[in-house]
Amino acid sequence: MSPTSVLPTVTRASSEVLAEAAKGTDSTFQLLYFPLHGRGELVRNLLAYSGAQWEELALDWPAQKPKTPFQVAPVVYEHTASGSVLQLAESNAIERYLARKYNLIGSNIWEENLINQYYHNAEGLIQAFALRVVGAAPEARIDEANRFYTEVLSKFVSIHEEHLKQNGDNGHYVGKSTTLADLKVVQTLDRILLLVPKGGVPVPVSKELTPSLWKVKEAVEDNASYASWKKSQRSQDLNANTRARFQF
Ligand SMILES: N[C@@H](CCC(=O)N[C@@H](CS)C(=O)NCC(=O)O)C(=O)O
Repeated sequence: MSPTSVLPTVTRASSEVLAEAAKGTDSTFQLLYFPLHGRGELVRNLLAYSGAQWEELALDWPAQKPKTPFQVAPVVYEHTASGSVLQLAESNAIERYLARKYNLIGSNIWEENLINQYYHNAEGLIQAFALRVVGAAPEARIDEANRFYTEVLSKFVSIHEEHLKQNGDNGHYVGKSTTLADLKVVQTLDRILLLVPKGGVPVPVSKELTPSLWKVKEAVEDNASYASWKKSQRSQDLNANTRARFQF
């Protein structure tokens, strides 16, 4: 069945509905977002990594926009087993909700703090990349990318390699399992590796140059349902669309 563009009718988030959503990992999800990585990709990755059942709603943005909570996407609709529908908005809030639901936010307040720390540090990197490289005029892009790699990215990776070593170089930022921090950093580096201008210097991120970060990437990619999502035609199309949209 092809996906619908009709947004589901949302249920009031009563305590009964929330209690069901909080305990159940058997909800299914619909994501409303554009056919790009953007602010939708980490949501997709979290759903895939968690093995959740999810689909993307077909896009009819002019009709859908006024019905979303803030008139922007992404929006996620969670369908609980008993048929209630919760509406989730704001990418960061959606990511944290899914991370908590699927036990990817640490086992105590300190671990959650560390995860948030790494999350926001990676967010700073992707914002800098968007501003300096993606946003550069086409004729200045190679120079801007080279400057970004040497001035910003090299520093980021060397600091993060050190943090990862302090956690035992076990392929995880916090504790011994994958968390939102790992997924966020992997998604950030994947975006930078996807959008490499032709003719620039090599990106200073690889198995050889950044072995501890690479272990985090491999640990995430080792998850069968995440790996199968990344191999899917939809995921390949999103890569191609993202490159084309920003003329890489
Ligand atoms: N703070 C919001 C920002 C969402 C946002 O700006 N979404 C853009 C796409 S990345 C959008 O919906 N643009 C279409 C529009 O404004 O009509 C979030 O992180 O979810």
